[in-house]
Amino acid sequence: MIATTLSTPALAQAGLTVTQAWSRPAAAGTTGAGFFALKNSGRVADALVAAESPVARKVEIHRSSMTGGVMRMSKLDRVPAPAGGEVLFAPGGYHLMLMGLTRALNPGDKVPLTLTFASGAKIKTELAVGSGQGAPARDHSHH
Ligand SMILES: [Cu+2]
Repeated sequence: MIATTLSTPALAQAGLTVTQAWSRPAAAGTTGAGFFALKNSGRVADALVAAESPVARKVEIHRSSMTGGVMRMSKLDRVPAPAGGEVLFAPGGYHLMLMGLTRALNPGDKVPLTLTFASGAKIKTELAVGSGQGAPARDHSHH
């Protein structure tokens, strides 16, 4: 594991990829979730600092953790994406919260999502809304 901690936010790098992006069904007006795998195959560390979606009033970056047997969520300002590393956004860990959904998320929907990084890089992706039971098609999602 390489732990480079360069903090030069000069150029947007090309080594960031998002795969297996998915969400769960949710009703309009409630809060949706966003999960994905974030890979940084570049040589420079970066960090996810913001996210937005046209279907949500705002998107927050959260982390769930178990503290004394209680699951807690905390809001984060950034999630490090180390050079050569992969960060998993999944139930029970890092996740996005889509606050104030402007419409319902139904199974089969594709929800546009834009991720913004400390370097200035932006990634546009889509969350595939699954049936509500974990990641859809996780073992064969290489489109
Ligand atoms: Cu949360």
